Amino acid sequence: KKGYVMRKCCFETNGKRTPFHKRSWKMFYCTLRDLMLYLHKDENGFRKNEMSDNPHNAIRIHHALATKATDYTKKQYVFRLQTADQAEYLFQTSDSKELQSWIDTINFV
Ligand code: I3P
Repeated sequence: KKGYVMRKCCFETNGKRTPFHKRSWKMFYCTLRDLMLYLHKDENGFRKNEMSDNPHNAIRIHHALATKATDYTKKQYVFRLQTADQAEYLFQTSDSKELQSWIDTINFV
């Protein structure tokens, strides 16, 4: 699965709250492959297989859990991703169908 999403970092891999200057929403071209969620700047970066060295842009999905972020009311179509190593992210998708599709894809790979 691939597509554009907005992503916000909430907790780091040690379970510590992400510091203020790293908590803003950012757009990424997101692809799911081999139990990894890769976040590229755009489709071009995906084609060239360009990766930044930011560990938040290659997220391990194994033993991760995606759930609708019903408690997050500032934006629509948002899901929460909790990873096995205690990191937590919010992802905003484009509509309710995309929201369910990302959640199911992540949880049932
Ligand atoms: C963050 C940015 C985020 C906001 C976050 C801020 O500041 O405004 O949009 O999250 O609030 O820290 P900055 O741009 O300086 O990184 P929300 O959109 O969810 O409010 P937070 O610290 O309450 O997560």
